Amino acid sequence: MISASNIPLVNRAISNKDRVAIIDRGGVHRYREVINQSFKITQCLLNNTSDLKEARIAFICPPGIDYVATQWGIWQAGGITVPLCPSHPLSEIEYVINTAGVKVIIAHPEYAQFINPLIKTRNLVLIHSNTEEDISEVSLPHLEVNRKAMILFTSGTTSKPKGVVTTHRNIMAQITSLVESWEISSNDRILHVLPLHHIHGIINALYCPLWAGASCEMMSGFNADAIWEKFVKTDLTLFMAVPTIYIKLIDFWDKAGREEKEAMSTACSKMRLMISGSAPLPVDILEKWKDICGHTLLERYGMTEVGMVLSNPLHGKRKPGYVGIPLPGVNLQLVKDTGDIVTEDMKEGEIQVKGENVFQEYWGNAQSTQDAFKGDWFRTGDIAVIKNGYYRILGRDSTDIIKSGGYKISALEVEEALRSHPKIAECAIVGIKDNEWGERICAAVVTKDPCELTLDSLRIWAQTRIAKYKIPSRLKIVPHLPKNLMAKVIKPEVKKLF
Ligand code: MCA
Ligand code: AMP
Repeated sequence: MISASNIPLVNRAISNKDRVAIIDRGGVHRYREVINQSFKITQCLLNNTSDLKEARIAFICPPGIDYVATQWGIWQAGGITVPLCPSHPLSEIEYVINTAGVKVIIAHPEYAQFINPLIKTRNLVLIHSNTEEDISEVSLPHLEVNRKAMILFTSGTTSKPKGVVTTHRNIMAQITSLVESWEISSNDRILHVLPLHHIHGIINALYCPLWAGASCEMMSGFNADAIWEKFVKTDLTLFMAVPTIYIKLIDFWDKAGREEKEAMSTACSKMRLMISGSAPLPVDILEKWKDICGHTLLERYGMTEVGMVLSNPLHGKRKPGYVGIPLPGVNLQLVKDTGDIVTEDMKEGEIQVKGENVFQEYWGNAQSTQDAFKGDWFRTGDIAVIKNGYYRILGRDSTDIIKSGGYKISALEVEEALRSHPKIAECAIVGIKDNEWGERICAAVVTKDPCELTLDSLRIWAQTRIAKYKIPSRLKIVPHLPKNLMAKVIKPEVKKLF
């Protein structure tokens, strides 16, 4: 058995080697099995070199042991991990690979065929995540804590997503703050239902539990029925999700029979902690969830660039509509338009963050990195107020960023994609408030000729170009878009069209 790693998270795993780490569709995996598989990946990647020296290695794996072992294996070899989302179209994956300068992809065999066209056209090296290396004595490179570790692509105020680079120090700071605040321990067992190309699914729901020696049961894809079944049949202690997931779970519960409802509520009430984040949790949903199972959902706030920074307390009062107080180790300030720091209750300002949890840079984009900071402070673009120490998010400083189903979506990116449609002359994308999705992606479109453009045909066309959750689900054909004197589209006027 391997006795030491160069990654603190793996060293924690070694100290828990006999405990159950992951339960996936392939069965139950102890920490020792995950570690062994990670070393196979490391050995295969190092292949006579001593250090990958921050080479970007993309990987595409279903939720389960392969995902974790592959990521750990890349880290141990000194590489930067670039998690790919299996449900993204190849065009988005290609953008990620090009932008990050990826030369090697590790794929679970079930995705090898899907990724193959890219392997060929871009001349990439493909490694299978279940590589059967014989582990010999692997000599691991020495890694400083500020070694780059991961690139996650996040949409923002630019049309194309930016690669957020976090270091091992950033990741550790993000994990330890949450483990401390939410008292995650080896007694926990979490049900993991989130995508694995964003912080919520990677850091909060996967690596915090694994840091603590807990067990993580990983499901593939979202299914309300299957989640309720797990709640009922498994002794879970912890659950994390976006508001849309809670809304879908409530909907399922509402439609169930009386006995089923009782069984579901009882099972759920036994959990230790249920958390919501990534988007605002409507107060009526918080209240309904409390009626169903007695839990006051713990709402927290974070961002890809900074990890989690605000959270309602585990033990103290969880205030509905508020995202809580700064997490341990987090430096945070609210700054007015004037540049002054907000000191009074209920005066609004932008949330700015600094410290070890804050990302290092946008990959290959020095200008965006520079623009994102004011001195040492990262500017989140989220506007908030404080009342009695608790923060409340009021919104964002940009109407071009939409949150739908917990995903951040750039209106500009969707517009750019739609403009390449042969029948579209102009378009404007807006997020419209929606009970299920938080915001719904809506498209106002001017067609080239008077022609038939239906939502269905647009959605089918878009499927190979942008991720499913970015595709508009409302379409309005208009003769022209509302514009100001500078010929700029007036988004608030576009919203009124819906
Ligand atoms: C899917 N559909 C939608 C949307 N997404 N319709 C409107 N708006 C949307 N956003 C439609 C599909 O087209 C499809 O329709 C049907 O819903 C089911 O699609 P599917 O993809 O299967 O959806 P789902 O599986 O039901 O997924 C819903 C979901 C998912 C589970 C809520 O969106 C999800 O996993 N969200 C979590 C995202 C997340 O982890 N965000 C964290 C990033 P049809 O059937 O007609 O085709 S933020 C982060 O990391 C920061 C740091 C933070 O604070 O956490
Ligand atoms: P992402 O860039 O995908 O990491 O999304 C981060 C953004 O999600 C933040 O900048 C916020 O706008 C939003 N967000 C995350 N958690 C919450 C929350 N609890 N309430 C409101 N907005 C949130």
